[in-house]
Amino acid sequence: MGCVKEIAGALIAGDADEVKKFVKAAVEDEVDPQTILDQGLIAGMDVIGAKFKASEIYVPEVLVSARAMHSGMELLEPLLAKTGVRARGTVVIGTVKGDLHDIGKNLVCMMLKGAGWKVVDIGVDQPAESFVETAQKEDADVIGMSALLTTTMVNMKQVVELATIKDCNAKIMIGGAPLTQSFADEIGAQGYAPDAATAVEVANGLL
Ligand code: B1M
Repeated sequence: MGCVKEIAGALIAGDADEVKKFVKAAVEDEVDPQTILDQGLIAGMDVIGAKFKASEIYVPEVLVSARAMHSGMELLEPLLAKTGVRARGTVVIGTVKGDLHDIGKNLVCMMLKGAGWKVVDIGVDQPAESFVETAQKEDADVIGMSALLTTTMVNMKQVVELATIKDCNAKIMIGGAPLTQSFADEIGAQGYAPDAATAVEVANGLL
């Protein structure tokens, strides 16, 4: 079990090689894959999320830790699939129609994956139909929309409306620099997050 704490430490330090080494050691010690995920990788990402939120670290450090998380997940994913461990929930996420900005959205994807979510990333410039149809196909718990332009954030409303028309049960979470809680309230989105760490908290709260 010693290795599990070391996994979290290496992930916080952003050291992908060390994360891989400790995950491998834990697997060889027959530590349960879910324990390695929860108490090693996710615990480490939780610390990164809290530090990012408190502005103690910035986007580059988060990306480095997210990469370290991926290196551990590569080893763990086949084992988790075998043991049938279920994801915390499924989120279908993308950038809205007309908008090509994806750096923040990708960061949100990484943080959600780090928190144990299955993330279906539909990419940028996505029409309302893509969000809703993919959410229904994936039986998603949450639809996440990102927008960076004041001219494209208005397209979010179409997704909320289409989800209602199509009886899509997924809760809707939005984010991106020009957005606010009051805009979320106005269009009927159930969640708004100003940053990637808060996006995890909001998504967890929507379950
Ligand atoms: Co553009 N751009 N851009 N741009 N760009 C901005 C957004 C802008 C503010 C620059 C400016 O004028 N000062 C401005 C928007 C003005 C406005 O509408 N208010 C702007 C403009 C005007 C444009 C173009 C129209 C420029 C032109 O062509 N004339 C054009 C539009 C293209 C299009 O989308 N159709 C354009 C193009 C581009 C590039 C392609 C060159 C590039 C994007 C590359 C890419 O993403 N792959 C780009 C960039 C990089 C920026 C800036 C410089 C940086 C954006 C960014 O990545 N920030 C930006 C100015 C700035 O912000 N300083 C700007 C870092 C990122 C981590 O933050 O995306 O806010 P952010 O994500 C945060 C939170 O918002 C939140 O969490 C993230 C992490 O904490 N969040 C979510 C985001 N999505 C979330 C979803 C959630 C929850 C939280 O739940 C689902």
